[in-house]
Amino acid sequence: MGIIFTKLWRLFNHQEHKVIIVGLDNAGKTTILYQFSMNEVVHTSPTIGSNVEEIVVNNTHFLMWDIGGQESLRSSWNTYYTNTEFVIVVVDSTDRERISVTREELYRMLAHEDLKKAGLLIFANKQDVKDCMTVAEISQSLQLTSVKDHQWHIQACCALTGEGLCQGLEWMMSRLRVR
Ligand SMILES: Nc1nc2c(ncn2[C@@H]2O[C@H](COP(=O)(O)OP(=O)(O)OP(=O)(O)O)[C@@H](O)[C@H]2O)c(=O)[nH]1
Ligand SMILES: [Mg+2]
Repeated sequence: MGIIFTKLWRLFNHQEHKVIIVGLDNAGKTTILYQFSMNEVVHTSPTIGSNVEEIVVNNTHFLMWDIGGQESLRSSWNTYYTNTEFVIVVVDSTDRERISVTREELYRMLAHEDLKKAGLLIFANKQDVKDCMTVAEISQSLQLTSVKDHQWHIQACCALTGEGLCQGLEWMMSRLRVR
């Protein structure tokens, strides 16, 4: 009985949770992915297609897909949606001009059948840059309080230093625990 329990426990704990990282080009998605997987800042170039890494936190396995955000690539984001448990939307907090574009992409995504049950984590990235948008400004621009059918959380961060990234992961872990 004990052995079966242990095996089941391991199986359960090694279940992989699929995460997609989306957002406009230059938001910092790839930088965040490699902060998660290598704990360092890598030199990036615009992502064409996607990068994928397995991130293990306290025995919880996340398979994270970082998807290119250029305009021509956004129409294929939906090919990654199947079985996604969390959507991480990365916002460049310095990019006031395009926050409305992020909002449109966000609501298009949330309406997709395959993401009906997905949790939503928004990273307000590049908080190290002076005069960037605050979490409150971004929440308001994205009208997050009107998101009722998905669990969501917004987290300030700086991918260059890693500040705020762990808190985002902790929120995802907390959502898994209440299931
Ligand atoms: N100042 C600052 N720069 C950042 C931060 N995060 C990322 N960057 C820079 O922003 C630029 C774009 O970062 P990427 O991670 O390549 O952006 P991306 O979202 O993957 O872009 P695409 O692949 O084109 O969709 C790079 O020059 C990063 O070094 C941050 O927190 N602060
Ligand atoms: Mg990229």
